[in-house]
Amino acid sequence: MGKSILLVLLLAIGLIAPLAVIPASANNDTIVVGVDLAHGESDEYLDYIMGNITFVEWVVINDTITEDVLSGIDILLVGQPTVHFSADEILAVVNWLSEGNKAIWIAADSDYGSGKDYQIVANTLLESIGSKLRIELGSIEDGVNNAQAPYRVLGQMDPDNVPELYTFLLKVGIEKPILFHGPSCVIWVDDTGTPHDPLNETFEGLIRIVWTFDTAYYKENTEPWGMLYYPDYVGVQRRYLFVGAEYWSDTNTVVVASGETPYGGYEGGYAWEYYGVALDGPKYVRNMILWLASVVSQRIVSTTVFEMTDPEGDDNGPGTYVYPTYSDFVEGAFDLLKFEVDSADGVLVFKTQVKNLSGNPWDGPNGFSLQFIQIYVLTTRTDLPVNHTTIGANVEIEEGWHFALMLTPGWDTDPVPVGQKSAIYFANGSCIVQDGALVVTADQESNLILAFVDTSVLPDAENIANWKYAVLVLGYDGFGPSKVRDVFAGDPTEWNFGGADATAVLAGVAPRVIDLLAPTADDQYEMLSSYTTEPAALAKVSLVSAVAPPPAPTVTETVTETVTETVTETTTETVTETTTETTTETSTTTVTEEVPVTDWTMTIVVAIVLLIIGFLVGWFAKRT
Ligand SMILES: [Ca+2]
Ligand SMILES: [Ca+2]
Ligand SMILES: [Ca+2]
Repeated sequence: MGKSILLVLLLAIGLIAPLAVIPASANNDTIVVGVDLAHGESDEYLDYIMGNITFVEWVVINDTITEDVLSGIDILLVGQPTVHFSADEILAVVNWLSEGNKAIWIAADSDYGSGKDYQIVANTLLESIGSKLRIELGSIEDGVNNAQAPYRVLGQMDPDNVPELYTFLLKVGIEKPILFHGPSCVIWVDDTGTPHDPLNETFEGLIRIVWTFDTAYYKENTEPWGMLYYPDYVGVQRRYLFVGAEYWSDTNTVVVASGETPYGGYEGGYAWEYYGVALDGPKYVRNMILWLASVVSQRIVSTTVFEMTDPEGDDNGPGTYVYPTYSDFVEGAFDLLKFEVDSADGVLVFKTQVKNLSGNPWDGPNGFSLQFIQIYVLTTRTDLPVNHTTIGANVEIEEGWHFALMLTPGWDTDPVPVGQKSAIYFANGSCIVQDGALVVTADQESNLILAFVDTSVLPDAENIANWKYAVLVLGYDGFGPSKVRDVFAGDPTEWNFGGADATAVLAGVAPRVIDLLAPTADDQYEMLSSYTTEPAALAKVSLVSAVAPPPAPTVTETVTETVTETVTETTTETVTETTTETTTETSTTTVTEEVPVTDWTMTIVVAIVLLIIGFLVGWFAKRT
């Protein structure tokens, strides 16, 4: 049955109305990003962006924006519009935003040439939707940090830290600058229209994301003159804001404004190289989309590639360890409950959950204080060096590892064990300190220590389903051996674990591992007791690998509707959507998380409708 026939029938029997009240989205639905090309934007780099960022679905908008067009879209990108939005289009955007769980990114240009008009288009849209953000009506140049010309300005990712809004995602893997080609900058206005400088004035909900270097300066090309920086800041070298966001907590909405565009423009922000300057444009755009998608869906958008639970109450090492007695060491602080690895287009998320993260009593910069998580990973590569040692855990990794994550509270500047920062170690001893390829944070509410790693620095990311892990929970101690809280024989002290085997302590082989990822507590106790004292040899820890998938089958859903259909026929979409479901039952733990499952409510409604139609047809047939 064709869509239109069904729609007519539904309309005819007055059953279309109940369909509209069925909730359209849940947290796990795929996030849809709409890209506006209907207001004179260029599509440069759009193929790369849509092809490489696959944790969201993409919809290109080529026609007038209406509420129907926006229906089903979660994030709207408006990259340097050159044509004004009509009043009806603005109303459609306003109504769409008011639904909540939405994000819009409005990008502009410098005031060079016709750019001055694009600035007005962007500001009109920002003002109309109720944003405080504005594009300043001038240009930013930089005589030092540029791609061979002052107007090809380089920017720096340096987001404000708002952990509950996932801002740590913005930094993952970014170490090189980002190109802002012929840009302006972002300022904000208060309710009276007075402009303010985001460098030193903020407002509730403002999130500053990308900045210029401090060698940038403000410049005027054309009237109208700048609202804030003209004339006082013309030629003044300092940091200006390139990308800023405004968060509306009442509707969970994000508005982003940027002085240049991620796609299109003369040269989009996605660029990975320009005039010989290496850039992190692809990671910048990926991270922005990952961040926006995560905020609107209120979870870190990713796919689980490995997960394993650990028994509760086995936070006693080889079975005998006791926590230090100082009051900060609360029950469950070192009890590993779950370890999970998620993936999102080049970003890996390592989630270590303990029973009670116990706050951040000593203000660790990474959001936790007590724990030292060590994750040793053996990939499928056979040509790489393999290391069996650990950093201060006093055990050996039996099969060895290719790289390891050392997750610490994060004081100082140098990587552990010399300094205190978190780091990725490779088997040959080289390491990468945190805040580039590795970002570490904590989610106190969920008792999670989170590590984000950009796969560009890791070997064998394509075979992640077959990686093996050892996950060790230790106590962190800035004064302990290799920054690990030590374990004593006999009673615990205020600051040290107790209950270790005295002979093992004497022989120097007592493991400093409080909990270890293992199927059962006995497996753990056996491994952590496998040391010998004569001759002295460390306990051997074996790796865990992908376990059998949960009972529910892995479902891959292919949505076969085209973009146009999604946009124009949303009312009937759920009824007639054609899907291909592939059921696979393999030993891999790859689980597609963001699968829209069959909506049985809808199926039942449709069945009832068809039943009624059948009766009606039968009844009419009988009468004639
Ligand atoms: Ca101007
Ligand atoms: Ca445990
Ligand atoms: Ca365990």
